[in-house]
Amino acid sequence: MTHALLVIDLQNDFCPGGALAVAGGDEIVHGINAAMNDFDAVILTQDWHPAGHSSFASTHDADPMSMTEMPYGTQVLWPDHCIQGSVGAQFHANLQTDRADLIIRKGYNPAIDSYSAFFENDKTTPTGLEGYLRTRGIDTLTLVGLATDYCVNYSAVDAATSGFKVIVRTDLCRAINFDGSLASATAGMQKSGVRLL
Ligand code: VGL
Ligand code: ZN
Repeated sequence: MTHALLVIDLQNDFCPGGALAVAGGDEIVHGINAAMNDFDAVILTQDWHPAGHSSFASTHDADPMSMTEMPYGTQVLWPDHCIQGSVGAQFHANLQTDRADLIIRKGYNPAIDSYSAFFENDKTTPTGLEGYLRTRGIDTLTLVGLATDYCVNYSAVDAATSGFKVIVRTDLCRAINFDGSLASATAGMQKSGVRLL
């Protein structure tokens, strides 16, 4: 077994004070740093949107957290967040990024959001992470980070569907929990064979 820790989107904009703050998002940083030593590989993801991204409410003159239909399905319209090169897109200052073998960026396609570290929200455009993991012989993943109900959830389900053994450390995740999203994410992950710890 080769086991990687996948740290999802531990960036300033998802922490208190950020543009899309997740309650308690900063509380998990210390525990994640400590966990890094227990794995064969550490991989970080970074939400990385161009200004004017199609997932931003401002791009559509819509209210943040309203819904819209995209060619690939229903999409939440978010406040502007994680804009390429901004302070909000940087990792939390206390996250130990030196331990990372790989940093994978996602959401750079202006027309398609990407919650998952594996596929964009069209569910077909790959990020390349699966190939990286396979060529390194990584077969088991533990996921931590932000947000439980969006990027952690989508990444965990895609990983399980792609054939990896997947564990989510819920104590090292925090959720947005918008409109019942945490309950449906939890049910979806369990159905896909993700182990929630
Ligand atoms: C995320 C909403 C928009 C996340 C990213 O990291 O969970 N959520 N972009
Ligand atoms: Zn985003």
